[in-house]
Amino acid sequence: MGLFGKIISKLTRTSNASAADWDELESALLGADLGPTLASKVVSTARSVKTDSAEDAVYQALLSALSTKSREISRAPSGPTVILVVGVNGTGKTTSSAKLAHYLTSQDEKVLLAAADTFRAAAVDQLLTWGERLDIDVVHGKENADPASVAFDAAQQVVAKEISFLVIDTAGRMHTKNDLMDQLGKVRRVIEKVVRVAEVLLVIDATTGQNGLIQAKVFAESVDLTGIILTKLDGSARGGIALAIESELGIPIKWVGTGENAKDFAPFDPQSYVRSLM
Ligand SMILES: Nc1nc2c(ncn2[C@@H]2O[C@H](COP(=O)(O)OP(=O)(O)O)[C@@H](O)[C@H]2O)c(=O)[nH]1
Ligand SMILES: [Mg+2]
Repeated sequence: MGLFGKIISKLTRTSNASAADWDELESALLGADLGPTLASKVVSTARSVKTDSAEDAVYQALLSALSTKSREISRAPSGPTVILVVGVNGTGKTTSSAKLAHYLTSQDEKVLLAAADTFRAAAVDQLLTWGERLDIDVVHGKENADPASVAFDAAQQVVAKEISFLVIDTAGRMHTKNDLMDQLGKVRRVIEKVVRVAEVLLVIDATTGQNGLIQAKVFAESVDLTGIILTKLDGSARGGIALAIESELGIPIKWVGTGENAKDFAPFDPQSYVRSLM
């Protein structure tokens, strides 16, 4: 992050930025993963903002590219809130499911985790290890169990035990995109025989840059996404992908992951995000 700090500090010093300065800013925005459409939109918005400070204009232009939708967790009006965590393998689904469960328990909520990525034993073990470490129960089946049956079992448990949240980790790698989407659809239908799914959160690895935007588009076409968890913002991520996703798809980023530990997880804050990007 902070890739375009240099041009920003230059703009700060000049109350009247030149065309070349704005071009330089546009290149810097491209370098930060905003993508060409958004980079040019931000520059033209910034140029039209009526303020003496170019820095302030850029800040406002970046902020206005972010979604205005609520970033609060959509809680079920009554009964348990079920959260489905989806995404491509390696993006951080299992880690984020555990972190989210931990975040909720730290707010004094009762939470159950479900290991519905049943294709690899390692994936189930990984969530079980998190569960032990965080002292959160994890519902799981045998290796290769039907993911929908694990999810169904977990849904029945949260209803019966009056647990307020169920966080379900799902598989990311299937033979084809259609298989994956069919399976997610089935998991959802089966859960909804018991309780409504309140959130479908897509996990995006910020270090994958524009590729993350492509993944988000593919998922958004097939699944009703309610929010995004943007992971690995601590790494080499240039971070602008958050803006690209929100401005193009209008899906709010609700959480960010900033490391491998349970505490490295927080609600997405647009203002501090834009400030750190700058
Ligand atoms: N640095 C960093 N690593 C992360 C973050 N989230 C997940 N990881 C790491 O990314 C790798 C893949 O995560 P995992 O949860 O297994 O991904 P999954 O395949 O989508 O379930 C693991 O090594 C995680 O520790 C994050 O926010 N920051
Ligand atoms: Mg996983």
